[in-house]
Amino acid sequence: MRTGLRVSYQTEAARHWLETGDDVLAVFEFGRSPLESNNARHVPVALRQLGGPPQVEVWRCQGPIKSGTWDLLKFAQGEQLTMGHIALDLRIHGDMRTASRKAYDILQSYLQQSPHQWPLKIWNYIPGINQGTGDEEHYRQFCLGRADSILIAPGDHPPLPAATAIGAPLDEPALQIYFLAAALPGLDVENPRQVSAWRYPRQYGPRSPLFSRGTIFRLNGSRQFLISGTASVIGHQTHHENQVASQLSESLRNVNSLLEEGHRQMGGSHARLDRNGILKVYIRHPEDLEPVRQALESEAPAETPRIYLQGDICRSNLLTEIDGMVYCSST
Ligand code: 3EB
Repeated sequence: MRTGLRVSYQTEAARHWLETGDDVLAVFEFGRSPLESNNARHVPVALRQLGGPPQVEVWRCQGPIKSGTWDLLKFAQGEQLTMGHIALDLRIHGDMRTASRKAYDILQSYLQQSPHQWPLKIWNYIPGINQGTGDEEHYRQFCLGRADSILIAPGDHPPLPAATAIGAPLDEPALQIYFLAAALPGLDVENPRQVSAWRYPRQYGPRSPLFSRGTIFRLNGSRQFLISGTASVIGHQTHHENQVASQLSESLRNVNSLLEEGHRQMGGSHARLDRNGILKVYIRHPEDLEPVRQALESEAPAETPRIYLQGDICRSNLLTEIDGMVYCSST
């Protein structure tokens, strides 16, 4: 049996998973406001699922699992892994920059006193991510707030978690951030086809996004790869503007390049898309589901479970993005 973090998509209701497994670290329910969370392990996510029967995302790991709250953050802590989530109502917590800084301040103060101090990956769901012009855009303001909180000296090469930043509907009141953390830091992996995000030039905003392209972590002798949100970006530039299927293919090439780079750094171990991993596909326009699905079906292994979610991407000219988790094998 697989150890570490097991991620799967399931068709039973969230309640079923919250009541059954004593190894259930988190249950993500799509198309629901994060403000509706009724249990530390229950994480409603505003993004709507596209296509297929409704599914929940279930995270399982070695228990026993204890859960609680820290300031405005809810957490579930297993033997070796912690999941935490926070939702800040933007009607109460101020503008996007202020809310983002506050969320990251709480997240970091929580991590400092936790036995699992190291964030491996952070997901950020930002209402109306492309609202506002120029540097006022919600995504850029979110990046500013995150950088206000995570203090990094200019020119420093920081250890950073993997991340995904995606737009939630404009009418969703809450900025949502959730994470996976462990007792030891992950190994950061950058993609040789892409400029590291923290080195993005000024044209993308006043403060660069702070994330690594992926992290590899090891538990009980098995390794797992957390892939950051990966889009059709080469160098730092968007490719295939207005061509959703080509953007999806380019994103997959980026994922494969990242996995290859991980292999190079790990030596013997190889991360592969197989039936134990998962892919999460974000699509800006719901009508693009079919071309995206077709591109993914012809270019990624059919056995890898996947889910499609409606979400805006952080640059207006990006139409789709992928994130995922895969296991590493020793062949
Ligand atoms: C990109 O390649 C796409 O700001 O945390 C992907 C993953 C992206 C994470 C973030 C942004 C973030 O630049 C955007």
